[in-house]
Amino acid sequence: MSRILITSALPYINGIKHLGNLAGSMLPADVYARFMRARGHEVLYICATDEHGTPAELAAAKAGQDVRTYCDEQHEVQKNAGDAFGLSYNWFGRSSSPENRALTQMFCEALDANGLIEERTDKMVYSIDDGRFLPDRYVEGTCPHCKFEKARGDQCDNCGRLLDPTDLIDPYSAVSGSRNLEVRDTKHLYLLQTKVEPQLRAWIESKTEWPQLAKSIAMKHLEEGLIDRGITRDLKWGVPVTKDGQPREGFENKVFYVWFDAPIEYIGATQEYFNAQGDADGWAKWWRLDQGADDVTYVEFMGKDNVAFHTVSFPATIIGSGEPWKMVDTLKAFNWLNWYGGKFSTSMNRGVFMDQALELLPADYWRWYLISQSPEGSDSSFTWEQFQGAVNKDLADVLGNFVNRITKFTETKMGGIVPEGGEAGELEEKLYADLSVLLTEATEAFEAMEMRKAAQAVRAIWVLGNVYLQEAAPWTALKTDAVRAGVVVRHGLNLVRLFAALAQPLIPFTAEKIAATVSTTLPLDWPTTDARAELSKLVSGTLVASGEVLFKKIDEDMLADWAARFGGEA
Ligand code: B3M
Ligand code: ZN
Repeated sequence: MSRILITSALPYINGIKHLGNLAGSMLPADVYARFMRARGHEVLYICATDEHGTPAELAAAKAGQDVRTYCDEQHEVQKNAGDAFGLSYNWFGRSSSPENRALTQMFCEALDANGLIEERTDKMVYSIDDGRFLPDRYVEGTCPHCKFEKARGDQCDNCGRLLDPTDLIDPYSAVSGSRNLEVRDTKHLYLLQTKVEPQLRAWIESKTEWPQLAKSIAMKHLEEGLIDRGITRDLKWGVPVTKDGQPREGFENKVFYVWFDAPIEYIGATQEYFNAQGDADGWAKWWRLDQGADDVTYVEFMGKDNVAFHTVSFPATIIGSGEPWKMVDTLKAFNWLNWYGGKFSTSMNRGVFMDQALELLPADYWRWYLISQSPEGSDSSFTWEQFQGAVNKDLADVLGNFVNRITKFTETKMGGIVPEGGEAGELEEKLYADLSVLLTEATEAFEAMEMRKAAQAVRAIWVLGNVYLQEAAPWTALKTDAVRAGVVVRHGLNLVRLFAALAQPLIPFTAEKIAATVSTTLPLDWPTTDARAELSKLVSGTLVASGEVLFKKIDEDMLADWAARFGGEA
């Protein structure tokens, strides 16, 4: 048994997330966490809302709320949406917590003590019409590298480079659109990343086993060369800047940059979790190498736009602190899930958001689709037709139908119990052999966090079950050979149990219902690759009850209705 720390990128506080956000970090992290728990490992899955920064201030202003109240409410909204989707966080924290505040200040002071913080007078964009400095992404303009015209001040969405707002050509305020901008002097703290570059490079280069997308993005940013980065901003909402525990002189009206404190909240949220249990020191065995964290495996999940912050900025903070913090072992990154080839957009009525999705269909329908179409190798696109196919074929026809058919047959023809055993025949021997191969495939894919492959292998096992049942035809055998029929039904019911075990990480709500049909409760251990043993777990006499239909199909009218409401063609 190992200890596995899992984090997914912290969803930003300014409104509920769309299905693309879910598919690109939180959902695969949950699938992996559930898989690892079923494998018997001790998993700590941490997430939180990312609450600081200008977007939160502006969203609160738009909602007519003070920013703290706004964040309180939106945190609950996101927490409830995550729960409804079955995201099995051990803790869903808040980057505005006192724990994160203290840690963030501590990190900066440690960096300062190591000579890695410098006060510099910056030229920052000030919007005269908005009456404020415009940080980062609230200045837009043309990217100096690729000439993309809607680059944000922190990063160009076209070429992916990290930018400074003053790099932009022909900038304008994203708050008001005003071009009435001027550059003013303001003092900021800089983290001297250039000084830790050699250690950072050695660390990244040692990560040979990282999944390819994360590794290539990390290397690209290294090759571009590191720069010293401003880690404070002219804002009110955020973590105050301190020195020796006191407000830092000249920084009374400034706070840390949201991307400085957000990743620290992975640690902060862990402290929140243990504090809530009255175990004030419990967090340290997950994060401090000098307190037992050296045997933790730490895996991060995120969209590709977040990789630079997790492979350069956050590691620079940790390395620069000079303290023995646990750093990420494996970083799994995702491309975009688009909406019909374009971006999700609330304002343009394109795409489904987490709360809306659950008004249409239960969580597992979405979970299955999003994982089986996971944007791993490249960007992928949501389409209603594909969604319909995934639900009607994979879930209803292949999985749902199998479970329903064999359990119904048991109820009506076998007295509603798992029948006595009997000699396995040729078909069963073949089933064991094929199943062992697929179980190995599925397990390896989950281990490697290859979500599409994992879903495919699980689906292939469902198909295998259907093929077996079709060939072994217990309904025919029953007419001439009751013992033989019993053998087949017994195997069919054991497949039901196995399907429940395999479904746990992917479609946990349905897994529970499937298990219940054969009087079994979750959690089930992850299956071994010994198919013969896996298919002989149910004891004779176990009660079988077919229960409700597991999945209802999506018809053309539903599709047309949804396409009209959320965009896309049907
Ligand atoms: N909140 C994602 C974003 O808003 C960002 C992730 C933080 S992870 C520490 O783009
Ligand atoms: Zn660019």
